[in-house]
Amino acid sequence: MALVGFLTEAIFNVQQRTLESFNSHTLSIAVTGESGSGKSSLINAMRGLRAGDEGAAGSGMLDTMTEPMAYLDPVLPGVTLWDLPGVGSPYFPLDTFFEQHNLSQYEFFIIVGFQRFRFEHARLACEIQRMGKRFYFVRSKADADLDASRRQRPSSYNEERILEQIREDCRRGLAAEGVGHPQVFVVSSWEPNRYDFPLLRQTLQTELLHLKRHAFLLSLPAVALPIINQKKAALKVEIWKIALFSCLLAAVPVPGLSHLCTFFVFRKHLFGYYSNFGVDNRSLLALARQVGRPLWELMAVMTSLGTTPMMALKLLLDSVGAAMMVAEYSWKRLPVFGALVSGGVALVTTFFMLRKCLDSVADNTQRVLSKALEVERENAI
Ligand SMILES: Nc1nc2c(ncn2[C@@H]2O[C@H](COP(=O)(O)OP(=O)(O)OP(=O)(O)O)[C@@H](O)[C@H]2O)c(=O)[nH]1
Ligand SMILES: [Mg+2]
Repeated sequence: MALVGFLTEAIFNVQQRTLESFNSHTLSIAVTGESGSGKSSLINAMRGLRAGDEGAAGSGMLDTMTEPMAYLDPVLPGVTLWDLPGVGSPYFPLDTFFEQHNLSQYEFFIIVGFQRFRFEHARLACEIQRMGKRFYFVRSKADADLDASRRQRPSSYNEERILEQIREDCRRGLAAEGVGHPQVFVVSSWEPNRYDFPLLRQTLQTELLHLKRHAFLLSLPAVALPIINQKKAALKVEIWKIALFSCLLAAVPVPGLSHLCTFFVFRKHLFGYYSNFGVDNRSLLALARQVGRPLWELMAVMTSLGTTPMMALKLLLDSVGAAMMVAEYSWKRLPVFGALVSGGVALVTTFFMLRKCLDSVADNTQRVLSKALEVERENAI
C-alpha cells in the first residue's frame, strides 16, 4: 500500500470513529496555572471530592507540590487529569517552567487563573498554542469575587453581570496576546453546581471525541516517521544495484548510450519513488480531496528537488549532464581507459543522485503529511 494511501486511510478512520472506539485512547489533560490559583481544588471538584477526602489532591495555601500528580477522571473515559506544580512559584519560575515540565507530553490544557488576568496566563496560552494544542481558561474562586462585590456594593449587586465582566476580562487579556476565541469558564470549586462549573464539565464531555481525535492526529506524524524511514532504508539498498547496472551500460562503447541509460534509469526509479511514497499526482489528488483542500496547497510545501517526478528528472539530468559528457569524451579518446571512466562516472552519479532523490521524496512526504494533518487538525476542533 502506498504510504499516503495508508495515511489517507488513517485520517479517514479518525474522521469516522465514534466516541466508543476512542474510549481505549487516553487523554492527558494538564491543569496548570499560577501557584495557589486553585488547580488542586478544581481537580477535586471535577472528581466529586472535597479537600481531605480519601484520594483527593492536596490543596491549601501551604500545600504546594513540586511534582505533577495524575488523577483519573471518574466520569470521562480515559481522561487523566494532571495536577501540575504552580507556575511562577520559587521552585518553578515562569521562564524555566516549560522546559522543567515538558508540556508537549500533555494533549490538552486547563489554565487556572484567579483574581485579575495576568501576564503568566497569556504566556502559558501562547506556549500551548505554539505546540498546536488547545486549552480552556478557567477563572476560579468566583464565589470570593461575588462575595467581595456583594459586600462592597450591595445595592447594585448583579451576579450575572459580574460573572460576565470576569469572563470578558479574561477574553480581553488573552486576545491582547493574540489568542483568538478562547473558551473561558468562571467557576468556584467550592460550589461545583453553580456558575460555569456544570458548563465546563458538559463542554469537556461533549468535546471529548474531538479532543481525542485531535490528540490522535497530533501523534500521527510521529507514527508515520518510522514507516517513512523504513521505506527509505529498503529503497536505499536497491540503489547500489541500479548504480552498478548503469555503470555497466555506460561502459558499452555506443555514443549517447550513457545519456540514454541515465535518463531511463532515473525516470523509472524517480517515478517509482513518488508513487511508492504516495506523493505522485494521483495520490496527492486523492489526499487533497479527502482533507478538503486544493491540490496546490499540499504541493506548495514540497520544496526539495521537484514537486513532480518530471521536474525532478529534469533537474537531475541537468546536474549529471556535464559529468556524462566528460566521461563520453574521454571514452572516445581512450577506448579502454575511457570505458572505465565512463562506467565510474555513471556509477557515482547514479548512486549519489538517486540517494539525493530518495531523501528528497521522503522529506516531501513528511511535509505533505504535516500539511494534510494541519488541515485536519483545524477541522477536528
Ligand atoms: N474561595 C475559594 N477558595 C478556593 C477555591 N478553590 C481553591 N480555593 C482555595 O485557594 C487555596 C489554594 O487552592 P489549591 O487548590 O491548593 O491551589 P493550587 O493551585 O493547587 O496551589 P499550588 O498547588 O500551591 O500551586 C486553598 O486555600 C483553597 O481552599 C474556590 O473556588 N473558592
Ligand atoms: Mg495544588
